Amino acid sequence: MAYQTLVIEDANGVRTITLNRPDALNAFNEALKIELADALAVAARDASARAVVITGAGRAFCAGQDLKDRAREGEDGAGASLGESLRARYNPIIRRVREMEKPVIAAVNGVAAGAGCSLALACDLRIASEGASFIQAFVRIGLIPDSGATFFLPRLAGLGKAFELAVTGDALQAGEAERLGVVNRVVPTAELMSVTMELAGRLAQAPTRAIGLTKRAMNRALLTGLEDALDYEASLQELAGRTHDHAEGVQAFMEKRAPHFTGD
Ligand code: T3D
Repeated sequence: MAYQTLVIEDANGVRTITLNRPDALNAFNEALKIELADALAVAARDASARAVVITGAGRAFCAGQDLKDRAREGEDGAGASLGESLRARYNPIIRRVREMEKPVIAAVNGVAAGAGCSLALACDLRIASEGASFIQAFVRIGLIPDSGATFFLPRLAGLGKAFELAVTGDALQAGEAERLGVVNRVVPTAELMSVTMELAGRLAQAPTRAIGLTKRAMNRALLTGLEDALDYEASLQELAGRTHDHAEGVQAFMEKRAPHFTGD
């Protein structure tokens, strides 16, 4: 598949996948979702890719679902089924990250919001630049955390902090994320890719099979409920996506104003 929204690079056994819609902060439009799922499947199959890095072009890692697409669909009167969107597009991406028996590192170069945050949380390791932040942006538009966020965030940050981040939508800055154990390391922005590539290169030269089996064992030890969680998120997001508050949240984002939520 020829990619329009990704840049793929290979060096020393490391496959780097760069989300490449910088003008939209690498938000997930339809093409990006399809292409990322494909690129992950290809990386999983390709024996020459022994470690995978996911990062974003420009100043953001990924701003989650493209809300301009959602607003357009709303105007057309064909509001999307968010449950279907998660089952068909987002959940397969998260599943592929977890099932790939090689290390996947998120090089978080800026803001990671909504499903962009979920993607980073699903990776095996997170290296963040000093200016990076993690935002459970869902609540800002009347939605619930999805794409595995209800599963990974409590496991990484603890239930209390995860709930706070999910219901406030406040940004978790890189330094605090490191203190909580949500990211493995924070580095100066200029050093993000060199530090990430050094680690990824080291892992790519390590015994890939043993690392893959370690990932499989840890998935089994701690992540066995992932499939249920992804499916349950999709069911609940279908409900949240039909609320007036969600429509208002998307409208407010488009109009660059604060939303007025009514609870309906
Ligand atoms: O729908 C389904 O299928 C269900 C699945 C949902 C999964 C989700 O991800 S839901 C959550 C969706 N994402 C968000 O709600 C985040 C929206 N973005 C923001 O809140 C802010 O942009 C950020 C906090 C991420 C960054 O803020 P800031 O001030 O640094 O940048 P900005 O000025 O808001 O954005 C810069 C541009 O990127 C701007 O475009 P413009 O005005 O210059 O033409 C902005 O509209 C665009 N942009 C940012 N995020 C998105 C986006 N465009 C489309 N979709 C976005 N998500």
